[in-house]
Amino acid sequence: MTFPASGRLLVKLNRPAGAQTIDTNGHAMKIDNVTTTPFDGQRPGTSGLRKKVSVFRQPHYLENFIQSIFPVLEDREGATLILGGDGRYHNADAIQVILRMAAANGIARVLVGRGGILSTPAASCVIRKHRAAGGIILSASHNPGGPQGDFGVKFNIANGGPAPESVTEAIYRNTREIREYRIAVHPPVPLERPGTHALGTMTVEVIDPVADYAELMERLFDFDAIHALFNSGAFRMRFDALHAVTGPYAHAILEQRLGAPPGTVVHGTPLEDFGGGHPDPNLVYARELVDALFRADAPDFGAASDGDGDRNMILGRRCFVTPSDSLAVLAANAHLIPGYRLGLRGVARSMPTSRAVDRVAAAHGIDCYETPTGWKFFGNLLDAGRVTLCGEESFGTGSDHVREKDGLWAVLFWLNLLAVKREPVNKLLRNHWRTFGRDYYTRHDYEALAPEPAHAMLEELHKRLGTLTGRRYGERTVSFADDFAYTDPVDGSVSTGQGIRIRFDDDARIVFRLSGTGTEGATLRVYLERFEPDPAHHGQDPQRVLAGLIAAAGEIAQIQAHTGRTAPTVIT
Ligand code: VG1
Ligand code: CO
Repeated sequence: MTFPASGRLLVKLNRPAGAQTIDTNGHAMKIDNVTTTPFDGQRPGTSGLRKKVSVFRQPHYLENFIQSIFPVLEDREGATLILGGDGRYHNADAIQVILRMAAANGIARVLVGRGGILSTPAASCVIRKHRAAGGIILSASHNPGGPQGDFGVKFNIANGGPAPESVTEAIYRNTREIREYRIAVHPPVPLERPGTHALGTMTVEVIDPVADYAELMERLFDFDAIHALFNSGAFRMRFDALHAVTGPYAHAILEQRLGAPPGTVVHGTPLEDFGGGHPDPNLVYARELVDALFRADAPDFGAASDGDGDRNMILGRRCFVTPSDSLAVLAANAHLIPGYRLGLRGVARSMPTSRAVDRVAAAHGIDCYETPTGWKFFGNLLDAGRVTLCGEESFGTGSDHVREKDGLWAVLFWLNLLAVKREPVNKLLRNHWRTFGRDYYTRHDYEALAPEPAHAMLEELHKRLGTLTGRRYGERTVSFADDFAYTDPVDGSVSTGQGIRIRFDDDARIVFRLSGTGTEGATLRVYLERFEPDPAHHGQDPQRVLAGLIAAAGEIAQIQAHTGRTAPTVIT
């Protein structure tokens, strides 16, 4: 069938010629074929397309990007699609647009989280469980929300994971060539209660956003043991949902199923602007939780998650567990957890993540993979059964249970571990370091830089890479410098330009890269680490231990000369 360049016509998709598509009211569904022109800058970044809300709300902007996704969907005819988001501003409107476009593009069935809500890991779980062709997750993750904030669209493939680069590039090419998009004319579908609705020939099923995910968690972890821990009277926890998507999940799982007292979960109601906060679970943006865990009457365990629920921060009483250490601790203790009692097939970490987990892998005789930043690079390793656990320094940890990093999963893993070991977090961490040594680690972010000088800084550094080896910075000499490139061991695809790595003679390391998720100017990330084998030196402040390396980083990249900044904006 042919379509005019614009104007309305009756849809006859998936139907024998002459048949009409009838909606719930018995009316033929009308479809608009809307003429459009490409927008610049619709290339997905580290994790989907992220822009200011004002950019997404321009006429046709969202529609162009969504239309560009449909051609890459495998087996689109008769396909099921999963749809939900983190509840941020514009979530509700965007969901209705996408539903109407899905109907116009021949999707058979869409499962939507009630109220348009699905955390990123829950969406991954639902895609896998219901054998969907893919999913669209509306989120800009840890970026602030609200009318002045950010919005985003992530597209996940049938394995439940973020689309790999080959797919995001295909989508990007479509956004460059788009001339029209298709959208059904239909009133909003009610999403406030579970139920089934017809949108033309397409079925919209509104599902409980928590149920499938909670059931999966119950299969992986010893809920009875965690329940007993909460009931012991000797354990208190504080979970800060930062007014983002994990609120409903944490209330349902921690308080209702696991018996944590009401009030354990704070800021548990998702708000469109996250209460004005920055839904990023780190030492800077989750300050209230950090303060609560460092007070005299602090609870035993603290945790937070980000806007879309895929990140986690782990705290003990007066103790912060770096995400890199968290991954190593989980790997070292996985056999104590029901879902992982048979051991790990292998582990993976993003390149800038500290090498703490490498030491556990070596001790256990399992493979450890180093991938570029972004969860999409773990997908093939997980699908091929080469790794069970993986993680990133950016507060992301996960396993082969889904194909996304998973905030609440990591919290439940820690809870299960604490229920088995019955010891404080700081003791557990100290013991881990005693066995494996400590990788002192920090990340310095320089946010909202002018893009041109920031890019020039990295280009210039790139040119000097060949001259760095043998140079002395303070007490260290550079032993190795390169620009990280990755060859996927499963499909052989190559990703270049993934960050500059500098290693020193004492094995200390600096990594420089530019963020692929920011929406304001450029963000430089500097990752710094140093290994300390001696337990007598394990109790120090990372910023002090790494001071020499921090100075070397400034000198090597000439950060101040290029950016005018004398200090980072965020230290984690
Ligand atoms: C950041 C993190 C990266 C993470 C990505 C998406 O990317 O560094 O590790 O995978 O965010 O996480 P970048 O390019 O800004 O460094 V999420 O929770 O924002 O989906
Ligand atoms: Co996130």
